Amino acid sequence: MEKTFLMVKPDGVQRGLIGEIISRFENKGYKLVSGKLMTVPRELAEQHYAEHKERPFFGELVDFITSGPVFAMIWEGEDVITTARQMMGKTKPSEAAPGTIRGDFGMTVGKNIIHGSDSPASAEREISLWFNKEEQSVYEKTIDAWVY
Ligand code: RTP
Ligand code: MG
Repeated sequence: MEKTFLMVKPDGVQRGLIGEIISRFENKGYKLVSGKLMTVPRELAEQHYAEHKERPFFGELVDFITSGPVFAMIWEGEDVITTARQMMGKTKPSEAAPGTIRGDFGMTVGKNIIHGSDSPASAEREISLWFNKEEQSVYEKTIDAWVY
């Protein structure tokens, strides 16, 4: 089954949206594999957003992600990488559809509430960057027989 890395960014944590965001993925039918509240070391933030190293907003992005605790998670389920991105909505909240997380709660591109892996390769890279194997739970959810 597919896994993805999702993170409630510092603005989402400060605004009390961790529970709301977890509920959306639980209600959809996905399985939570890992979750932790943590303040992000600068080096980890730089590695996480390495693809944006040359972009003019890179410094601001790293400052923001390290500015307060984030809630890092791994979620599992069929097509979870693509579907989670749809549930998050477009990067710019002004383009994100109502009903998506960024559409419902975000106001600016810099403070857009949530991160999600954008491809299978990113998901694999980000999961191993943020979590070790011991932090990843392997378990059955009996409701899965009614989800799939
Ligand atoms: P994320 O990686 O955080 O899940 O967001 P994303 O895939 O939707 O967007 P991405 O292109 O990967 O950009 C990463 C984050 O950088 C910030 N950004 N700021 N000032 C700007 O023009 C600008 N563009 C992007 C956003 O916070 C975006 O989520
Ligand atoms: Mg991205």
